[in-house]
Amino acid sequence: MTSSASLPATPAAPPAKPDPKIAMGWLHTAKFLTTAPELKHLPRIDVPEIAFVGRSNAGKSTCINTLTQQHRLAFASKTPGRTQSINLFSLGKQGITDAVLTDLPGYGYAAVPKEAKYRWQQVMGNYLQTRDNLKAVVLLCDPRLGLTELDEVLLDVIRPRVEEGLKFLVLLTKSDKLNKTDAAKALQIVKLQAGGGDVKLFSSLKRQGVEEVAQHLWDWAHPKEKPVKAPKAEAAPSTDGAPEPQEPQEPNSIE
Ligand SMILES: Nc1nc2c(ncn2[C@@H]2O[C@H](COP(=O)(O)OP(=O)(O)O)[C@@H](O)[C@H]2O)c(=O)[nH]1
Ligand SMILES: [Mg+2]
Repeated sequence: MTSSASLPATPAAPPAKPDPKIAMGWLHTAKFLTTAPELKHLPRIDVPEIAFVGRSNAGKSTCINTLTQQHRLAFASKTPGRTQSINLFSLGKQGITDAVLTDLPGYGYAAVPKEAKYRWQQVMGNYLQTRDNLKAVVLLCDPRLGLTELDEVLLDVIRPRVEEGLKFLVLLTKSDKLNKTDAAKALQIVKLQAGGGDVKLFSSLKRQGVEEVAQHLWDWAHPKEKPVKAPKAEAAPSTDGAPEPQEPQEPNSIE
């Protein structure tokens, strides 16, 4: 017996699945660009910038090295509290920089003197509030500690910009140190703390979440243009008063 139900209309093609190889290949182009003790010493850059922030020892440098597949790009130290400068890394194929990664000084290391802590707050606050081309912030956090008071301060600092469109992702690093149950618990707690923001488990050691995060970085740096609706063809378009046609955007380069 044949069914009388009519066949559904041809389903819309599913969106093309992103290819993590593209994002990983792009991240592998990372090169050290510059280092600066304060925002005012950083070059002005007009490509998207993605900042990595977090407590000392959270695994920031290791994460950057893993994502860029380079062992010593960002110096991963066994001695916490060492990296006190803002380090920039440029990304882009064929030598054309189309994004920048920033490794910001870690915070929360107890042995750092008070003045250094104060200085950090100034540098960090200034950077996060005023860096014009800042497109996204990745906050790294050890899931065994959860979001600490200083992480919450940072969240407060960037909240106004997140409301204006700054992308934001929390990575629970070193997830290999937790069993599945504890990792799931930590994820749930930090999701609540982060007010519904995007939170993911990440492990450089076990390569958990690497390709997924790489894809996020790629997407942030290469936002898809919204398709522009073609105006209804009535008469031949007049150029009087019409907006200037947009030149296709060349990727920006840094001199
Ligand atoms: N087990 C484990 N250890 C990690 C991982 N990522 C970083 N670490 C270790 O954590 C310590 C601090 O890492 P580092 O990247 O220097 O942290 P940063 O101070 O935030 O830059 C180092 O001893 C790393 O080897 C990870 O995914 N798994
Ligand atoms: Mg570091």
